[in-house]
Amino acid sequence: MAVADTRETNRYLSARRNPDFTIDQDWASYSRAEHDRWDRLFHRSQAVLRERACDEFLAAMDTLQLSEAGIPDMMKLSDRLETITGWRVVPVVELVPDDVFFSHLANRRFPAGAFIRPESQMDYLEEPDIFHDVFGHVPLLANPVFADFMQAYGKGGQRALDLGCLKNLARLYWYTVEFGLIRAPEGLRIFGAGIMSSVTESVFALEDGSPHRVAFDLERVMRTNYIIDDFQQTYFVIDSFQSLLDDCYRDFGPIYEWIGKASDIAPDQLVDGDKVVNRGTLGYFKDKSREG
Ligand code: HBI
Ligand code: FE
Repeated sequence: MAVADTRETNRYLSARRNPDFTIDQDWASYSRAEHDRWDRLFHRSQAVLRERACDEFLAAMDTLQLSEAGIPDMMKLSDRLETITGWRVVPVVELVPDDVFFSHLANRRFPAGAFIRPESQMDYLEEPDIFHDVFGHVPLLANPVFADFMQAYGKGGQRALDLGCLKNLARLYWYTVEFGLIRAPEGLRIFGAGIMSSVTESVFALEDGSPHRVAFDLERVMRTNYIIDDFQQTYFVIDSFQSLLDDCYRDFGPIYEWIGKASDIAPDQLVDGDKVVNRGTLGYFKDKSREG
């Protein structure tokens, strides 16, 4: 149903795609209702994130002039972002093929969905819309270290495709870029876009007793499965963006080699060697399973 909804309301489905799968955002075509939806999504997320998002994210809101001023024009947003870290935001219709996605990231272009979610999916949708991509992902591209990490991820993705190891690398993206937490002097803070663009998961990921929170470890994350249609059962915590970049600045080939022989780790599992920040009760998931 969710996909059907999006397909009905993603009016860019008929847009002409360039060879690199980018389209014309046609910013003038957004309706007042669509701009208003962005403003409502922005307003309620800002309220929840003020004390929960990492400082680098909050600072970028001002630097990039992201606000309740309607849906951003990606061209103007890119002109601001490019002067800071060389990144641009390019409009796409929906998920693009992996090789195209990695090629964009490797060239400091972030593909962002141009459609905005329908009223019926204000809280959650599976396909990345402009709010998830531009509000959730783009601000941290203004942070020089994270910007370097994202380009390195793109180059790593192209190599992972050649090695047939995309699954492991996708997990790295999932547990950091999408659902990562970071240590801050005041406590844990959010940096993952999947959490950032969800008001309910922003609270759950930081404050609920249910999920495990475990210190980031590259190989451990690359072995860990994830779920895509609910809150995460385990969140991984990095010490800093620099430590994440340093951890990933090595040839993944040998890692893929031994991980291929190791068993996968379930999303709700803790394993020997984990530096557990806190062991969760998994209560949220047990209740849901009772709901059946
Ligand atoms: N395409 N537009 C878009 N956005 C994504 O986040 C995306 C994608 N294509 C592939 C993809 N992500 C993932 O499968 C890779 O990160 C592995
Ligand atoms: Fe995303």
